[in-house]
Amino acid sequence: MEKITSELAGVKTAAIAGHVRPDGDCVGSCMGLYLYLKENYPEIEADVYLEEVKEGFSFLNSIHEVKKELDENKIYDVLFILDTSVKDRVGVVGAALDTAKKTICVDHHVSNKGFADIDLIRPTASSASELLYTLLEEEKVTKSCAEAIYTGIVNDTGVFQYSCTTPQTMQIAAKLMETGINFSKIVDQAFYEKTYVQNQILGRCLMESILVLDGKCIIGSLRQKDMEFYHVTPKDLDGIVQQLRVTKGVEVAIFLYEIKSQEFKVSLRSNGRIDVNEVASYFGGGGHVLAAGCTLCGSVYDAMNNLLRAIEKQLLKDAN
Ligand SMILES: [Mn+2]
Repeated sequence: MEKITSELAGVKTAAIAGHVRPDGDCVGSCMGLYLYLKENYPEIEADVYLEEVKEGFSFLNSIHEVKKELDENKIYDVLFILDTSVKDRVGVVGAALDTAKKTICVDHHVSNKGFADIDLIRPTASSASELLYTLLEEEKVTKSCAEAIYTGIVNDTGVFQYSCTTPQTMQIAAKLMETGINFSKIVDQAFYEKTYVQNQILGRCLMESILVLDGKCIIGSLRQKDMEFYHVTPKDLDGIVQQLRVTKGVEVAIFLYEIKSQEFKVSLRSNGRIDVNEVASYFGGGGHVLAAGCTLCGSVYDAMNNLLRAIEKQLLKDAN
């Protein structure tokens, strides 16, 4: 399949969905494809499904049309799953995976082994949004579609800074710019802007972070009671691990927060020496070489110790 168009023949109904706790790339790619279909294929009845979308993306066109619950009686001709590496992470439309006549997965996670009828997995793409763009017909990408795709790319590349950014990423960004998008506003709203409490919780986490493994690893953690104190939810914690990562001398940053008593969601970021996908995969998670995540049970100290052991093993292997 070269372009998505070739899969649209005869399609009357289409569903678009991403992963649980949608991030900017997930929202951007889903909305990008939704707007593309809506604006170019009015004969197709398209639905976009996403869990709660963070406030920063409210500027995206048609975002209020996002559905949160699957209409289980509806059998879709095609279901697009974007930015999602495993079946288990398919959010609200999980059930439609079995009922849709055709499923197409568009993803860039190296850990994705494929779970759809058609799997378009390209780990060299910076983002699912970038990969999606290559599957669209350029002249059909309108300004509002471009805004969504740009939002996705900006988020997964850390505003064109992470190593996943390639010349192709920049070429696509340039083409998106040509549609007249307000790229400054997108970068601010979709990436840098924080609410007051988001800044407060970031500050708290940095203040209490600890340096271990000879200063090569930094750990930040939040307990449920901290989150309750600041009235924050998991979506307010985006960006904390990136801030930890830029600490001078650090090879790997760990950020964990308690999702329920004695259960922690872990985000890992590497500056190059450590393959955090390997670490996360060992604990049943996954992601990319430089950015990955997993979930761990036990006390916060158990979680830290287990992670540090896996990281230290790599550091030692690396030193020999
Ligand atoms: Mn992504």
